[in-house]
Amino acid sequence: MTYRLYHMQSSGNCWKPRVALHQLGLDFELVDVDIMKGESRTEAFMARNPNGRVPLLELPDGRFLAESNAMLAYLAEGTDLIPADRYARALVFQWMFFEQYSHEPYIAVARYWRHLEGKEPPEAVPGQIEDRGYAALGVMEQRLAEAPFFAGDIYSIADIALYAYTHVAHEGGFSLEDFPNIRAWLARTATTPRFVGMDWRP
Ligand SMILES: N[C@@H](CCC(=O)N[C@@H](CS)C(=O)NCC(=O)O)C(=O)O
Repeated sequence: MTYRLYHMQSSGNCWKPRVALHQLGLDFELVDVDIMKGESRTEAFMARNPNGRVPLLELPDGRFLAESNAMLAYLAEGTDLIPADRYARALVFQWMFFEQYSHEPYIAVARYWRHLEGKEPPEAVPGQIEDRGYAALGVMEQRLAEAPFFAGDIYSIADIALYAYTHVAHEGGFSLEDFPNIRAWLARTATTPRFVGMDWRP
């Protein structure tokens, strides 16, 4: 009885549960799903996740959980990766929701198109991806001037959520040159116990 993660190695969203599972010392196996070949849209996969996306986590009891940040919350419950204090915990969720609404749609999407598809991202409003991506980085930079990690003094799943696509932001065309606090936080995060990068697999 172990966790099973349906994932694609090069996806930042898929890296989030991989690193959390490893940092928490949990046993898991990987099932590779190549989204470029439509493998997340097959009938069999859609029966498990009707949203047709990876990552997808199969719990040891056979239940499924989609959405990378929901997986982080599930896995971190009762551990040091999520604070027990009500406000600190809400701050963790604040930054995880920020990641999904204000950061990932620009920084991850730009990376998907430029790095994985080798094309310019299609944009309804030209320049919006760049403007909003840099706006998200600006918000992060400001927060990291106040605290070493997003929820305060302690490394949490909020840092995992935001590290995922920030550390490869350059692959989407975003420069971190003007964001020294972010660069220091990336380095700090990478030295947390049992941290593993995007290429690692068990
Ligand atoms: N909000 C979701 C996003 C998941 C997502 O966009 N997954 C991409 C890979 S990073 C995917 O599976 N795309 C394949 C498709 O849409 O067919 C999460 O955080 O898990």
